[in-house]
Amino acid sequence: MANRGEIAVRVIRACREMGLETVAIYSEADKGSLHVELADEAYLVGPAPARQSYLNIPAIMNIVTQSGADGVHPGYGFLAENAGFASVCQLWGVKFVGPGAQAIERMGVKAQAKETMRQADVPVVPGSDGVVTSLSEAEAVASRIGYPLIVKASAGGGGRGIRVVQEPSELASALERAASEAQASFGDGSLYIERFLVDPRHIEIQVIADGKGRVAALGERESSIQRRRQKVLEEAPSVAVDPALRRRMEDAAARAAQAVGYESAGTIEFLLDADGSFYFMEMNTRVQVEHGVTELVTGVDIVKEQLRIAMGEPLSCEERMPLVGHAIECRINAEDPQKDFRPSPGTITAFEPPGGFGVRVDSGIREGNQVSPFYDSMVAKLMTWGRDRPEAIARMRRALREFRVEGVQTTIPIHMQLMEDPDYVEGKLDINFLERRIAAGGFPGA
Ligand code: MV4
Repeated sequence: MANRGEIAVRVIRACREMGLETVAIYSEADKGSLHVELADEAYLVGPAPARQSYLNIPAIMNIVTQSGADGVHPGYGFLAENAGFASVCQLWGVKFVGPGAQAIERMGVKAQAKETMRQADVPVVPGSDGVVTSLSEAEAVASRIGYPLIVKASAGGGGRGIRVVQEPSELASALERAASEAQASFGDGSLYIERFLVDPRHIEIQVIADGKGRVAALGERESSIQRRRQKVLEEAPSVAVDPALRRRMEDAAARAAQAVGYESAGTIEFLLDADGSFYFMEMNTRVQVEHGVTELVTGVDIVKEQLRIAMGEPLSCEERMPLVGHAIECRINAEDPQKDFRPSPGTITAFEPPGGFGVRVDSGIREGNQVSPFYDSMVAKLMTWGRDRPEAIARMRRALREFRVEGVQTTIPIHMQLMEDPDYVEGKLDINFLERRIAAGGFPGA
């Protein structure tokens, strides 16, 4: 397990249930952590900084050799979407639990990914055909698709290197600034242009492919509640998706996975416009933080499916699964909402998660652990399931009230406010939902 925290615990638990022996790696900052204790073997991989530990490919491969591991699960973050790491595992004769390096590579270059999708009949946002190489070409695209439009870095993704252009007079300068920013951030200044969708929803489809032609599409997740491109809360299914739209999005996502010869778990991210049309945004070639809400409404253990596929076994779920009930995930981060969500590292002096029917807490920390400034600030994922969305919300309110974390500030108060927000309760969400509230002072101190 080439990762740490809650996802390391999650994968080790799945392995144990399947009778697979587990090897953990840990940095000096993670000595006493839960995933180290749960694994059959654990190896120190290096000092706390990620570059010297969880991103240190030579050190990780040494542990693979020493331990005799025959598979490596990358989790998410760190090396999960690093094609080089996937290639090194292949060279080493060790199974990378995820897609092949080629799929990671192809989906990592956003303009190329979009072109691949267009050829697979996956709806894409109208815009340039690949990257634009001159102002006149950009102006020709702009006159075809109209304003507002968005300029994106081909090597970008995750919200970096994008610029919205409201009118023709802004186009030239926006292109220049976006190109130099992309060059600085990604070493590649190439840009592409799309029509800008105003206040869409962010809807993503979970897929699992066996690499031999079968692709399961497991419904959608609503991931619109986010701040500065970091997801805060996710749910499955989306109130904006009816069975017909779901089937169209699932079929598009399955075609996308087929088009890249995908293997293992992946997520196709779409933008859903108010008129019900949806467009490919990005494909994530990893298991995602929010995979648990899909598990709760389908009953499919996504990590176990990944491990089965890695061992050459067939998918154990149907290609389309009925969704039962409604699930919500609140990311509990050690951040201070009173101080612009700045990380709030420190020692966890009390950690008492909620329980009861329909409550799931995935976390990698315990009382006495340090929330380290070296890694991301997520300490737990609190999920609730209900027979319908109102019950899932009521259960989440109750669970948030029970959740006791002391020693650090957390985002629990934000989630409590969200669960009481009339628009949230009515399901009126879009990608600017949270930032509108923060801008309007909705979250004092945020
Ligand atoms: C868009 C968009 C509106 N129209 N593309 C954000 C980063 C990258 N994933 C693409 N993103 C967007 N692309 C068009 N044509 C709005 C966003 C966007 C966004 C998308 C999903 C979730 C949150 C977001 C926050 C800001 C912008």
